[in-house]
Amino acid sequence: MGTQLTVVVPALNEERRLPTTLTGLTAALACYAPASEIVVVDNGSTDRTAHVVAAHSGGPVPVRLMQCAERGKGAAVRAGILASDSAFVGFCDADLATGVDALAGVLVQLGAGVNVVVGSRAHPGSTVCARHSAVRLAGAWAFRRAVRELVPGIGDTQCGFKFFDRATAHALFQPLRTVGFAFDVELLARAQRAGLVVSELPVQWTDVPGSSFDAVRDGYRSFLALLEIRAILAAESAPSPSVLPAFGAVEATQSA
Ligand SMILES: Nc1nc2c(ncn2[C@@H]2O[C@H](COP(=O)(O)OP(=O)(O)OP(=O)(O)O)[C@@H](O)[C@H]2O)c(=O)[nH]1
Ligand SMILES: [Mg+2]
Repeated sequence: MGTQLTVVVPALNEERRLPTTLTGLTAALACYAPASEIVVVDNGSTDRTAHVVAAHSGGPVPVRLMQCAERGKGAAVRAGILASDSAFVGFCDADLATGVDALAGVLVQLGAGVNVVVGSRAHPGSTVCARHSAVRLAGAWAFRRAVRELVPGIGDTQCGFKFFDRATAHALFQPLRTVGFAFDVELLARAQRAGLVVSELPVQWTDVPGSSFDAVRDGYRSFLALLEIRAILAAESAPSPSVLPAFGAVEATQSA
């Protein structure tokens, strides 16, 4: 039997958080989806991230390491997803802030034909245990407001836990241009524009110390990324010059 599910874990200098994550994730996958694999995608970590992956490679679920030349969480997730040919693919963070039990719901929803399953801290059935700073909370609030127009109706775009059927994943990740933390917004906007079935899933989310997200630096970059995403999608949906009527044709239509 081929691999049913690939879980991509983007990781940059995660030697401390990754061991617990790989232990928990392999145990959960062995239970919920035995024909699965974990692909850790690194961007040249300078710590023992690669050793941690090697130490878990002999467990109940294959774990392998992939290098991605392009920096950024979005670029790493994209590389891992596009390299997979499993029936279902998705990603979760190296801190495993989202409880692995949500995988059961993921498999039910994908099996029922949902194209994009979005772990969501905004779901009424979710529990969230967070210890974010006031700056981070204010930034997250402003970001959610700014995102509303791009992805209406989705309560949480940034939870690092999303899963797709293979065709959907390839259609969404192939054209993806956002390489940093805001890549999820571009993905979801593309999914909505394509009329795909997107479903938010309740999660148990617990903040794990050691985040690489800098509220000021990455927050600023994420807001800039929203402007870029808006411009990219607008340019893609604008009619190409070849389908616009020639100037003379417009004149002819108007004078008719
Ligand atoms: N490969 C790769 N992974 C990255 C990069 N930046 C972040 N990540 C990974 O992306 C995941 C999410 O990063 P976190 O540091 O937990 O940040 P976050 O989940 O957005 O923020 P918190 O809510 O504070 O945890 C982790 O698995 C990181 O290792 C990057 O440049 N390359
Ligand atoms: Mg995190």
